[in-house]
Amino acid sequence: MDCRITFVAALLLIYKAGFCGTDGFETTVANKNPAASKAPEGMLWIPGGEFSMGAAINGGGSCEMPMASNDAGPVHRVRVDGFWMDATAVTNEQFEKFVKATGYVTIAERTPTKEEFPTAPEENLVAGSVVFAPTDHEVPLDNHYQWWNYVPGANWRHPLGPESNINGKEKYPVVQIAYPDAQAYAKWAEKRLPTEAEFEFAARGGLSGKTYVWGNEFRPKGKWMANTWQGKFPVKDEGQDGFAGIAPVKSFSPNGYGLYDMAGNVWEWCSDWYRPDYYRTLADNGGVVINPQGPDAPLDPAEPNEKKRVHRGGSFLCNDQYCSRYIVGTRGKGEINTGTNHLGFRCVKSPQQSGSK
Ligand SMILES: [Ca+2]
Ligand SMILES: [Cu+2]
Repeated sequence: MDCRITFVAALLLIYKAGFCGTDGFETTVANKNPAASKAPEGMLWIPGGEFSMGAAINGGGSCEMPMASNDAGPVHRVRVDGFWMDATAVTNEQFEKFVKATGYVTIAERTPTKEEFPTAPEENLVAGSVVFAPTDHEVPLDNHYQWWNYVPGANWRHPLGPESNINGKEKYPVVQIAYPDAQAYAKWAEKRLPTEAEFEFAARGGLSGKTYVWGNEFRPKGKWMANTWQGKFPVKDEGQDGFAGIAPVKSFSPNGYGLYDMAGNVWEWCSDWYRPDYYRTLADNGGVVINPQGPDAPLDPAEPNEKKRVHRGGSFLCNDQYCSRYIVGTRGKGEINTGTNHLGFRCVKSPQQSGSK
């Protein structure tokens, strides 16, 4: 073999290793039009444009997602219009303002009914929410009920249960938020929740097909770029990134659009219904998908009776042993009336949406 060819082959190998999971990605082409008006407070202009959406999975090394279905593929071409987006997840302080103004009571604070949760045991029909609890020994990672518990009295003011509180945590993302709670806040704020495509376009920060929202290296120059989990999951979060558990917003560097925590810290609600085959359907139809809104109805074959919407971004619990959902383009999902202590949200706003609160 010609040594030049060997050299090129070696280069290709290096390329492959450095850009794992970029199969099918093409260049992001952001719109050139600037924002029509001044940014609403706390929001940033995301220009929109055309990009390759999704994640190439079942790769090797850090691209491996052991618990993933292949719901994040195939990578397909999408175009979204420009919009405003909250620079951070909605904080406890912001959510409290909304509750004070409206008297809103979140789902976790209401006593659930048999109609809403037909599969729940009777003793669970008390107000509360789902809380992560580390296990006291290593467990096989095939059953998440080992580390998730329904805790009576858990809600946004008491994220880990009645004994916990949010005193001094004004700048932390609000959690224990069900989808209708997030929607109610958005409506009050004269905003809305992002579509999954808007979330991903924004998360990519103008980059094309990178593994993470900041680039292809998990820790560039050793720097932690997102709040994730270190240590044996789900036994002990070593917190080497500075935070065991949730972190205040803006604790890590923003992405290319100035958005904070678009990976890690807390999962965030998107407005799309969840179906694992949605990207396959779009890709099979071909062409560029314009402003996708998600499938018409939800279906998670793993739990077909639950209505789920998309979660994006991953959380402080994400790690390479289990889910690696801080990889941009990967997807999460959740039953719409269920909050957890690693799930929050942020809002977006279209230029044509009225009001500027
Ligand atoms: Ca952490
Ligand atoms: Cu995760």
